[in-house]
Amino acid sequence: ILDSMRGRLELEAGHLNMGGIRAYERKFVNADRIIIVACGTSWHAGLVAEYLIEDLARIPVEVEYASEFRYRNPIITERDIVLAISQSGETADTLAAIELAKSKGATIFGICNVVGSSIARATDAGAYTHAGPEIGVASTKAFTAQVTVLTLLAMIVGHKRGTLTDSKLRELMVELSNIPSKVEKALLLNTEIEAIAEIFKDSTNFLYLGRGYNFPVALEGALKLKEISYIHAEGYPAAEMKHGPIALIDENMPVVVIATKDSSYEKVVSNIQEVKARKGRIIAVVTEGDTVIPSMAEFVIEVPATSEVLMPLVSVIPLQLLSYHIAVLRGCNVDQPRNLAKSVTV
Ligand code: F1P
Repeated sequence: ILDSMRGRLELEAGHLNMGGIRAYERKFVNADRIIIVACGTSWHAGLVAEYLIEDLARIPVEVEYASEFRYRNPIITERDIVLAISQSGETADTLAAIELAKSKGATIFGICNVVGSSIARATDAGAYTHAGPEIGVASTKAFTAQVTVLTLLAMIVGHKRGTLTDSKLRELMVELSNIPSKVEKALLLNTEIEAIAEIFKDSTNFLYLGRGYNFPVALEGALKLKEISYIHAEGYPAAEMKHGPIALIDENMPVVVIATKDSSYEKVVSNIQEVKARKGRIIAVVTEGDTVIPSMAEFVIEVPATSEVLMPLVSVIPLQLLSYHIAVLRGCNVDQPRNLAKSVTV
């Protein structure tokens, strides 16, 4: 299976008309660090990749907003790999970050959705996500596809570096192949989520909390809500709540907690207790069969169980649906939100 996955990534690199991943495999395996540059949703996919690559391949990762990268004279060497992620492949800030990294001799690997795009052409090698065109401006399926490619990359590099055992690799491969049916199941939550959206459609603020792999998902949930419904929303690591955002919690504050069963589950349960004690309105995304959180949260959305490492692929779905329904109920144009461009080229 691994060989076919590697073959797929090489094939994608072929489409990019660039060197294949195999040509850069040694670079990845020996990399001192990987610097990820991206904007918006793609930056959130990059954050998931930080967890994946550090966890599975044990290579230090830095995730940078491409829009800020060049303004701080970053330290980049020839031993660095810069991973540029972009749905459109045309984002000006991401292109500028690539050019800067290139000038310092780093190897540039791209993950783009649009074949032949400027970013794809500017990179040394890469993979297309082939998620199809995003109908709307706000990225949704691109996130899923980016995270999938990044998961494969982390698995392949981790296996090659010997940090991911054969059995763990096999286990993850099998679970990855189950993800499409789990995502389909999560999409069946549509009606349930529409009913929750109806209750919160007039809220003016939202908090999103998550830990570990679900932290970037919390950021992405908040971004989707901002982008398409124009509601102010903030995503935080759940543990960061008590360092400030907790002051915002009262009976009018919806708090979306991504609280699936993983290594930080118990800690997230305590965060939910803290929100509840301040009368925050908890909407919890939990793993199917959870019996603890449903007794604490006002609303519970159950998603299928999967490996902690793969959970963002599943847990992001209800958050995208929630934003979508809230936006529609508020009369917003979800495909063409105000002030947003599909490709931010300036
Ligand atoms: C980045 C991005 C999107 C966002 C919006 C504006 O684009 O911030 O994530 O949804 O469309 O641009 P890209 O580099 O991934 O194309």
